[in-house]
Amino acid sequence: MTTSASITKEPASAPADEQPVQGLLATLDLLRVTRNGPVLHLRLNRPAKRNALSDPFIQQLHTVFVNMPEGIRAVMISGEGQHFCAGLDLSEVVARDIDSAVQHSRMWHAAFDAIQFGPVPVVAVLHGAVVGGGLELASACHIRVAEDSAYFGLPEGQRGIFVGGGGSARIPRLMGVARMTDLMLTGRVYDAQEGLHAGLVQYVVPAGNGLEKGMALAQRIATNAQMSNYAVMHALPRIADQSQGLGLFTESLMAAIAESTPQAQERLKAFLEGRAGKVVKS
Ligand code: 1HE
Repeated sequence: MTTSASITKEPASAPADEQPVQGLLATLDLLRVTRNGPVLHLRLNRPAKRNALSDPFIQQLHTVFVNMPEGIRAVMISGEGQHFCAGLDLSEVVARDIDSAVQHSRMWHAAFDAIQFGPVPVVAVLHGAVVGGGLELASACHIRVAEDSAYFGLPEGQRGIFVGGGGSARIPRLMGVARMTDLMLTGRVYDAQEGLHAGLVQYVVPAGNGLEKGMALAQRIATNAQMSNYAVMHALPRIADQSQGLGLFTESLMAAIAESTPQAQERLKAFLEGRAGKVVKS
C-alpha cells in the first residue's frame, strides 16, 4: 500500500524546514515522522525506554519502508532523548518459546531488509548508546553519522542471548568478524572514533551537529539519479557477496541499465555541455 504524505502545519517542536506528514505515517506512535522536501526524517520516539525496540516498534519501522511517501528520495533516522537506541526491548524476551523466538527474529529481518533493500538510501544519525539491536538497526542503513557522544556495543553476550536482527550478517561486513567477536565475547564498547576506525560509521561530528550533517548528506543523496542510488543500494552489496566472475557480470548489467536511463543521459549531456559541476575536494 502506498500512502502519500502531504504537508500540514509545522508543530512548534519541529525544525523550521521540516514539516509533519499526514496519513498512515502520522498515526505511528513510536516514530515521529517529518519531511524536508525529498528527505523523510524518522525519529525513534520512545526516549523514556531509551528507544528500546519492542515488537510494535519494529513493525512501525517496517510500515514506513513499505509505505514510502510520494517524492521521497532519502531517509534520515535519528533517536529522541539521550541515546539513539538501547536495542531489543528486553522485557519482551522473557519466557518466549523456540517457535516464537524464530518468528520474532524473522520479523526483525523483514523490517531491516526493508530498510537496507528498500526504495531509498537511509542515513542514520547516532548519538549516545547504539547497542545490541540499535547497532543492528544502524547497520541496515547506508550511511552512518556518529556524534562524538555515540558508543557502540553488543551486550547480547552479557544478556545470555545472541544477535537476532541481522547483526551477524551485516555487522561483520562493516567491521570484520574479529572485531565483532571481541565486542560480543568481552563486552568491549567502542567510542565514536573507534567506531570510525573500525568501519562502523563513515562520519564523526561534534555533539549536536549530527542532524545537520545527516540532513545535508541526505539532501545531497536525494539529488542523485534514482537508478544510480538503486544500483548502489541493491547491486553493490550483492556484488560484494558474489564471486569476482559473477560480480563483474552483474556490474555490467547494472551499469548498462543505469546509463540508459533518461536521467543519466541528461546528466552526461549536461557535463559535456559545461552545465554540470566538476568534481572538487570540499
Ligand atoms: C530498557 C532497555 C531495553 C533501557 N529493554 N527496557 N540492550 C541492552 O542490553 C542495553 C540495556 N540498556 C542499557 O544498558 C541502558 O539503559 C542504556 C545505557 C541504554 C541507557 O542508560 P540510562 O541510564 O540512560 O537509562 P536507564 O535508567 O538504564 O533506562 C531507562 C529506562 O529504560 C528504564 O526503565 P524504567 O521503567 O526503570 O524507567 C530501563 O529499564 C529501560 N530500558 N534499555 C527494555 N533494552 C533482535 S536481537 C537484539 C538483541 C539486543 O538488542 S540485546 C541488547 C539489549
